[in-house]
Amino acid sequence: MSEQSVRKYRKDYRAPDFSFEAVDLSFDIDATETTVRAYYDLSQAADSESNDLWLDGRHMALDSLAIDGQTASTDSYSVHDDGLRLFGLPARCRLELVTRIAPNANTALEGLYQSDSILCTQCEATGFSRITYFPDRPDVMTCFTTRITADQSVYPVLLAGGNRADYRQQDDGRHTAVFTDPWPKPCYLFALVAGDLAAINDTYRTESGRDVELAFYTEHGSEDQCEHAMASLKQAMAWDEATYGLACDLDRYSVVAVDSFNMGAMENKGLNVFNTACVLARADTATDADFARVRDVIAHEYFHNYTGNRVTCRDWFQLSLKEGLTVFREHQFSADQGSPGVARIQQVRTIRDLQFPEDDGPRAHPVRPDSYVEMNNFYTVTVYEKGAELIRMMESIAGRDAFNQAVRFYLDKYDGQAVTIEDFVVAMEEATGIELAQFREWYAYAGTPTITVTPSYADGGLTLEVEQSTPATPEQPDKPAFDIPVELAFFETDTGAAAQTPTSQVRRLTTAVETWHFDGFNEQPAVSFLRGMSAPVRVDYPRGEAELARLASVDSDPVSRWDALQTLFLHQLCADVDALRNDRTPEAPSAVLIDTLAAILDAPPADYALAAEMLTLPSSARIGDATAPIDPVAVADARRRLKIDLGQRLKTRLDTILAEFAAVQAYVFTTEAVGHRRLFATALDYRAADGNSAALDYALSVYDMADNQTDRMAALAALNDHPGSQREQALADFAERFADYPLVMDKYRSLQAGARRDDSVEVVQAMLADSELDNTNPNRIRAVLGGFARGNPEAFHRADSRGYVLFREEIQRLDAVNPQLGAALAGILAPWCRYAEPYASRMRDQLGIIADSPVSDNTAEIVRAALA
Ligand code: HT7
Ligand code: ZN
Repeated sequence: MSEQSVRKYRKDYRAPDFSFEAVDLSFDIDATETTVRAYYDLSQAADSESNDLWLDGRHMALDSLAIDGQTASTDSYSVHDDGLRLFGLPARCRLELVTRIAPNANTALEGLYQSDSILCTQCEATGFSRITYFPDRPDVMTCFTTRITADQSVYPVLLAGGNRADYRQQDDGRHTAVFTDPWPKPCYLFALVAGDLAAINDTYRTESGRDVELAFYTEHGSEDQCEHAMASLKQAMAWDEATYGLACDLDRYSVVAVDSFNMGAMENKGLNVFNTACVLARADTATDADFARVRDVIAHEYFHNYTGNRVTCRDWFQLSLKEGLTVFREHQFSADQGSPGVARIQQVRTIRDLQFPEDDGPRAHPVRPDSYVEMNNFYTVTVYEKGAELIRMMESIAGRDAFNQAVRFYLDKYDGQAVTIEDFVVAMEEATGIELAQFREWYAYAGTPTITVTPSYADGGLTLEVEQSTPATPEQPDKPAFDIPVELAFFETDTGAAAQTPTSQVRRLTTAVETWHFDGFNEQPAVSFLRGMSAPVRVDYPRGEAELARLASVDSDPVSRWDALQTLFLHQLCADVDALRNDRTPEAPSAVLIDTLAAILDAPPADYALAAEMLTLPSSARIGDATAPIDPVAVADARRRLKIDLGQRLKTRLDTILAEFAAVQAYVFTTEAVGHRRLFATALDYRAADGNSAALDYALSVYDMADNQTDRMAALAALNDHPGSQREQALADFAERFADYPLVMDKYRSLQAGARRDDSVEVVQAMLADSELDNTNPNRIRAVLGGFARGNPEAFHRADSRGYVLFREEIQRLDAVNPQLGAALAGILAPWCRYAEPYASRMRDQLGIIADSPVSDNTAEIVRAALA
């Protein structure tokens, strides 16, 4: 690993010395060599102390530089690996730069790069500095004019953010399009696309009657998979108007789908660029989960049009200002699309399965980090999802209407500016009148607080001793008390009726220890604590199975019902993991657990997806978290055994569900139909868990009769761990049927990589070596290596370390091609210290090998933190 690279600190922020009043860019497009001509109208900031100017820039050749039309003398600037410094500029001047870049040699997928035959850009966080010399920082906002010239036969479609102001065809077969963006924006929101693309078009009419032209562009042949995305975009536009009064501020809003993309999607002003995985969805190619993801990512990027684009971040330490708020808005939107309870359960799963572990490991960081080496490493579940939970807590403290109005106030107050998280919190305080002084600590400190509750009951009064504590995290040994909104309700244990009015209340826990007293009960109530997961905290509340079973059946909050059942499952699974680690046979599941599940199967709640959630075992991540240090093999074993056991005990009831919920109608993506399929898949999963041949035959028939990808994947998932003719037949059909659909084949690859078998390492190696596979494409890699590391614990954590070795070699190979991808994979090995021995040492050994080899700053930062 190289010497430690430059670490940037939040405290070092300095405002820019120059403002960019206008930026005019001309691209002469060619895949091997694109020429960029840039004109900047500059003016020195009134309070600036320097008339030197730093422009970021890397991986480019500088052909010429002129100041006010005069070629710059060589002593008036210096060129560096990462930028250009200009000395003693006039207070107002015009710069002209000509640079050359090589898009098809750019495998990092940031800047201007090639995805199949499409040229596209990805500029967040600092990709613009691979396009031309410019201050690559979000607080330099300007109006961009973009002129693109390219060979019309290779690149018939030319796009950039803003309105198309001019278009010409030249005699030499090239054509030029000019785009002017009416809104000032930072360069991370700049976008350009050139390619031979198919499109679907539509129009959205705002409440005020203005038409916005909408377009989705894809490779030819995929345009018939864009309808759901288009419908989702229109839904999101209407929702933002109805909920926040925010209407689209553009004449044209386009989305381009490309297959080589480092993340899900990018919110460039007026020209979003998306991973195909977050756009393409048709009943036969995409599951219900894919449909939901497409809808939510489309909405998320659209919501950025205000929260992020109109008001942006002053510096990258403020990333959660736009991401936390936009994820929260996306959560509000998805809750409004059907089942709010199930939407919330999925968010809670993400926090517990992904964010709590991050907060507990070597990469723990505050939602507003204090320093970083490589910004791309900070697009984390903490910044995004915990950030959204902080916004959600403010909403719960203020109330929904006051909160929504405060967001409007914030957007109006800072329109067109680059601001800070502190500015947002101040706007919240100003608009709602609520004081958030202590609440700010949530942004400053990493770590997941635990609330410990000790209940006692006497004479109609319930007392809860409530205590909070937060573990030390890297560089933050001591934590303050947080301001934690706790939502509570009480239910009569016998009747299940609410035991108090109002049914639900929010209390703020603000000190380390508090005593909360509640009166007026006829008997000791069942306590629904932290309803809806009202704060991102763990709860340690010792209580009996009877109370949990009661809450699982009567609580009026679906999240709390589900949570009570998850806790019941966890009691069993934690004991099972302990038994397996100590060479004991796990005990049979408790009668309370079995009866509670049986009752759900006998009379599922009307929201079938909720029934499915309630029946689903806690994830391996959650079980691991509850039994840390993690023994991944014992966790997987305990989970599988319990599923088999419950599948056998509940066989008759599960068969009834399968008979009742078999597909009855053609595919539609509605809340009811999704819930229907989900409950069916959950029952099938239990029934086939032990590999009995009747269930496998049945799964094969489900596969054969399926008219949609959701049912196909449910059948394949049920068959995947059971080698035999049913599995082979279904997989062979799948491979043939979807050979021309790379994203669908990714599902096939994940299944192969995740199948429980002795030769999984060889299976993964063979897939990566297949000449048909682009083994640097992030979607392919996520399917194969993600499917392996996350979906195949027994093979990944093999005793002979071959799973780890393969994974580490792939990190090194991919890091050299695409550092963001290398770092993302390294993040899977990084939390080695959360694992039990011998896994921990073996994982750390692989990290040590990476540390001793030449890797990118991205991967080095992850590995260094892991080994610190
Ligand atoms: N704002 C975007 C974050 C992002 C990104 C997207 C695609 C490729 C690379 C990227 N780096 C950062 C996505 C979002 O949160 O909306
Ligand atoms: Zn975002």
